[in-house]
Amino acid sequence: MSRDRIIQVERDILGKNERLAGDNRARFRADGVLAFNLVSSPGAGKTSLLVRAVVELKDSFPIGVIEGDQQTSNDAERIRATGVPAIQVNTGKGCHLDAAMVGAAYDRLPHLNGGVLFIENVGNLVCPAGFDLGEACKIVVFSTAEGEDKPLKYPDMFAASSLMLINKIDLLPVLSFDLARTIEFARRVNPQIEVLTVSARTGEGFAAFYAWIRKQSEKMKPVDMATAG
Ligand SMILES: Nc1nc2c(ncn2[C@@H]2O[C@H](COP(=O)(O)OP(=O)(O)O)[C@@H](O)[C@H]2O)c(=O)[nH]1
Ligand SMILES: [Mg+2]
Ligand SMILES: [Zn+2]
Repeated sequence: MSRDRIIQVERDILGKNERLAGDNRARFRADGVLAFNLVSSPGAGKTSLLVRAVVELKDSFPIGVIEGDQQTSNDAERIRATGVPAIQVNTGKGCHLDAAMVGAAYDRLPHLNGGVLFIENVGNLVCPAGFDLGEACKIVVFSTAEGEDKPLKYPDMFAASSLMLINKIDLLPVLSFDLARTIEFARRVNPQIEVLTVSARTGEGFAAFYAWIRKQSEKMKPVDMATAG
């Protein structure tokens, strides 16, 4: 294929994804569902974070999870073991979820009206940044074992995310991880990014994460017509 033809095919794929992401976003809005797209490199702790979060939040509002991985249904099984519905999407050779996959998986979840949909993307700090799934925002999970400079090496992902969850904070005593430097690098590529430190293992920092989720749901609520203007 010529270079021009490759560029045209990429444009077509991204254009189609944008349209389907818009459809997903409209459906989530109509259902009053707040959707988060969790991205990270493999092993940063997305599933561990979700397992803890869904256990601690599932009595407050409806929750559903869409799990993306190239192979296996291990992660969906870890979520389902908590009693929360989860749909596994296997991307095979694919290295990211797209809006069509998320739309089809959402059809298979029970109604989540007024609740939260967590989408765990394929572990990859590169192309999931370019694929809108219709989420309210992306959350990049970054662990203390990965090295401070990753926000500079993979800037698109940190630029596309609203929140950086720095996970495995329990490992700080045994690592030479410079937290302040990591935050500085992330803010260099995205001055607006919010940052929370957590440990999926101990639960440290999760209360602040839940407060952040509640703040996002307040933002989503339609303007109260009785009090507006
Ligand atoms: N020490 C520590 N280990 C963690 C933490 N979160 C996840 N892990 C471990 O990191 C590994 C990868 O976690 P997983 O949730 O599967 O990551 P994912 O690939 O991003 O979904 C597992 O061995 C987890 O037990 C944490 O906060 N602290
Ligand atoms: Mg996982
Ligand atoms: Zn990809």
